[in-house]
Amino acid sequence: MDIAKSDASFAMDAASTRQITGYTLAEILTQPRAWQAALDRVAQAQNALRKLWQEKRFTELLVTGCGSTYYLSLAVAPLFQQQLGCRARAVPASELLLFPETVMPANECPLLITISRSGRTSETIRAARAYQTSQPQGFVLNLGCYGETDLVALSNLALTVEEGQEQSVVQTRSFSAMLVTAQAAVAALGDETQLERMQVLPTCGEQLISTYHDLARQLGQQTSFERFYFLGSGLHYGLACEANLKMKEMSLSISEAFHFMEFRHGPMSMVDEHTLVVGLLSQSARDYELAVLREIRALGARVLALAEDPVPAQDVDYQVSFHSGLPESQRSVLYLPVLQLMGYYRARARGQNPDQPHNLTAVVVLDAGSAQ
Ligand code: F1P
Repeated sequence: MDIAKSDASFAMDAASTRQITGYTLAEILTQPRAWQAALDRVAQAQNALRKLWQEKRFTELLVTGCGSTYYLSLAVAPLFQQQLGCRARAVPASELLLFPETVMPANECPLLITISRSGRTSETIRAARAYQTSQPQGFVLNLGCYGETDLVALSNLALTVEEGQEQSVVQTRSFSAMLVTAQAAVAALGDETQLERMQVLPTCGEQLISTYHDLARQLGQQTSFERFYFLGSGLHYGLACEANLKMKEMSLSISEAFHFMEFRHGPMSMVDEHTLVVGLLSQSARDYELAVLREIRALGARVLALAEDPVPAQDVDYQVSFHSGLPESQRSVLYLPVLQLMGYYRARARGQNPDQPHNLTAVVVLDAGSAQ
C-alpha cells in the first residue's frame, strides 16, 4: 500500500486502536511523561546548576557515555557549545579510559558530563574514576535514570530522572528523558523564560505520537525496504546515530548514520529503490539538506523528512512536522518517537522481539580490573 503523503491522514489516534503488546512499545508511547519529569527535575536543580556555572566558568566540556548514551553525548556536546560558548567534545567512555591523552584538553580542567541510563556501565565508571584521578579539582555532572549507583556516587551533581527507567534493553524513554534533561539544563543556565517555555514539550510529544503512530507503523511494516540511512547534522547528528542504533538493535536491519553533506561523498553509491533515507532536518542548513534528499530521491530511494515545519511535498515521500514553536535547541527530542516506533514495527514485521534484542544486555559490566 503506497503511503499517502499528507500529514492529515494520520490524525487518527492510532495508539488507542491497537493492543499494546510488550514493554518496549509501552515505553516509547509513554515517554512524554518522562520528559515532564525531566523538566521538573531540572527546575528543582536550577539554582545548583546556575551556581556551578557561575563559580566554575567552564571553558572546556567533555561528554561521555557508551552506545546510546555515547550518541546522546554527540547530541549534548554541540548543544552546550552552541548555547553556552564553551568548547565541548563527545567521546565514548572507552576512549577517555584507554586513550586519555588523545581526549583530555592539554591545559584546562574540563567539566565532565557522564551520561548513563543504568549508572552501572563499567567503561563509564572507570572513565569517571580516571578523570578524577587525573583532575583532583575536576567536576563531574551525571545524567541518568537511577539514583543509587556507582556513577552517581562519583559525581559532584547528578540529574536523575527515575521516570526514564525502562524494562527494555533498548533505550527509548530513558534516552529521550536524559536528552530533555540536558536541554533543560542548558535552558536553566539561560534566562528565566527559557526553561519555562519548554513546558509545552510533553504535549507536543503526545500529539506527535498520536498523529504519526500510523505512519511509523506502516513504514516499519514496509518490508520492501532493505536498508536505511539516517542523516543529521549539527545538533542532530547524534540523534541520527541513535535512530540508526534503534533500527539495528530492534530489527537487525542494514542501517547507517551520516552527516547530511557527507552522504554524497561515497555512501550515496549504496542507494537504490529498496532504500529508505530519513532526514532529520535542521533550521539553519535546511536548504542544503533538502538538496541532498532531492538527489537521493532521484536515485529511486524513498525519503522521510522530519522537521519543525512542513517541507515541499514534491521533495519527499513521507514527512513528520513538529509545529512545536520551540527553538531548535529545545525541540530535538521530537525527532525520536516516530523513528523509535518505526524500528519497533520493523522488528515485529521481521519476526524479531524488540523486548529481547539479539546479542545485547541492558548493561555492559566488565570483570573487576580486567579487560573483559
Ligand atoms: C549503555 C549501553 C546502552 C545500550 C545497551 C547496553 O548503558 O551501551 O547504550 O543501548 O543497553 O548499555 P548505560 O550506561 O546508558 O546504562
